[in-house]
Amino acid sequence: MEGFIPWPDEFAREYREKGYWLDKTISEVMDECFERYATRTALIADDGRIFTYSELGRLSTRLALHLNALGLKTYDRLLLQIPNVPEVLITYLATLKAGGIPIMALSAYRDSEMGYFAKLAKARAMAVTSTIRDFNYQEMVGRIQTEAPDLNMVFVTGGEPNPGYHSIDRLLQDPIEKSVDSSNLPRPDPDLPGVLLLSGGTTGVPKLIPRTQNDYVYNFLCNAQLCNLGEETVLLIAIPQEHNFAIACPGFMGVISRGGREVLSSSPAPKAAMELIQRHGVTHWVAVPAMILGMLNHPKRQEYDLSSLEVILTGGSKLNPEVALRIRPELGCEVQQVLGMAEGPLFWIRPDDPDEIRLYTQGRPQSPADEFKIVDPSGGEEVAPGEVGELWCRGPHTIRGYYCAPEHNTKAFADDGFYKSGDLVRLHPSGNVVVEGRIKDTINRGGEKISAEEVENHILAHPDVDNCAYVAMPDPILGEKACVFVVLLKGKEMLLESLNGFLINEQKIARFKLPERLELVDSLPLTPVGKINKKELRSVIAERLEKEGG
Ligand code: OOB
Repeated sequence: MEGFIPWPDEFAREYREKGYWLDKTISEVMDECFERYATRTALIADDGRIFTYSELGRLSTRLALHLNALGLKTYDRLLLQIPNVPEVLITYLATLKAGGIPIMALSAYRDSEMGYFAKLAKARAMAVTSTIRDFNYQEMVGRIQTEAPDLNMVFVTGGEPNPGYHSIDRLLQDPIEKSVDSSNLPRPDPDLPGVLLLSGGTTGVPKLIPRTQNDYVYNFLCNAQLCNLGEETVLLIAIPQEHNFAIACPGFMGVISRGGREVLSSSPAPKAAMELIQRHGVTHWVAVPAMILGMLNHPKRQEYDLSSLEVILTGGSKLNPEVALRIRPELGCEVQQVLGMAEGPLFWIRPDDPDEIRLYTQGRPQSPADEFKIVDPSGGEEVAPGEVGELWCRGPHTIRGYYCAPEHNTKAFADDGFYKSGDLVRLHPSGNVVVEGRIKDTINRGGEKISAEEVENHILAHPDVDNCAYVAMPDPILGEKACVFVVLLKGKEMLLESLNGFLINEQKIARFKLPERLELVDSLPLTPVGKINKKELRSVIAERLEKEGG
């Protein structure tokens, strides 16, 4: 497949021989589970709908047959941008069953991001919800279609489709399987990309991450076992379902592979989580650290019965040990950290690790075939044990290159295939890693990654801006938020609201990328080699916040 970098033959052979790669497709594995656990509950949505395993199997096959009948072909890309309702999972499964490749997009993305992905991936199809709050997704699709000529099939859930678009809700009610034989559904090659994930990116444009059927199946089978999921597991997902953490780490596919059930929440709020934990006897909650803190500090927490909760699976940003220490006494459950990346690497705490490892490190690789090293970012040599360096990873579920990004790939991957994560870590005496920071120019806003360069390019498009630098500022809940330092052209003025109005209305970027503070300056500090000195700007804003707070 053009734009996809496979593993070298000798690695592929080894991963197969050792039984990591099963040569099954994701939908084959899912279908085996839908049959095995047929009558059990698979999915409970917060709108009250409940689906058994066999219903998920039947509905996803039905929608797959419709997708094929309407023209979706094997390896066609479908942009999936549906919020946390059951249709996101049914459409995901259906796309895979139809031989297509879902592109897992957050509902928060707007024209800028979605248009870019549609063009880069030459997407043939898109599945959206009709509206969320005041945002009309169908109108956005219409605008994108004028620039992305391949995008000619649009599927809509949760509202009437515009003329020419198809209603997912109606297709799900139309029993096409009575007239079309589902055994003829295509079978894509397990060695080719099955799912495209999105990366927050470090450069001016975000990246597409090709996860093969083989690598992704191994990814969730391996970590679902490592997390001890089973038929009694009730897994609460309240982060966006399109996120790798929510779909495959272990997420929806992991819990399905073990016969458990998922509770899907459309709200990330702690109150919603507590209600669902109490109502459905949730045993495992997938949460970024900001959500855990929200629950710990919630004034009405004592009113809920959270006694079913056994484990909080957390990752996406660093869990501070002070917060980790409060979890057992205050919430009565354990915490299991994961240092994960959409590119594939996964470092996990094991359920039986002692506290000094569980609370103070971010884990060790999930697979015996995973390799990692900690490297001096300037020279590429491994650092001494215990020293801080950049984390590099390679293995059966870590990609060998971004999709259609040859130039960036030469920077992000070493010659021998190691992925350069951009994270700074140190090796703990236990063999686990501890995250110490990062060298990539991103902001981690409560687990959502934002490329500084991408947003800077949008800000520089403002007619009054001469120069700018988008940097992280500390936030007690989210960990980080974005602050932008702006140099205006002579005689111009700017408020944060007007800048953000421009970013939303003209540049059409996702809201979570908007800077939350604007600092107007006469000039930006430079490093000795003439680059903008972001380290200095980060400490300027951190100090200023501290003074204001105290
Ligand atoms: C997950 O994936 P991404 O691709 O959104 O973000 C990856 C980055 C990592 O490179 C690291 O900078 C940060 O997020 N990160 C953590 C972390 N887990 C991720 N930083 C500190 N501590 C952690 N535990 O975020 C992701 C993917 C799969 C599972 C979980 C998270």
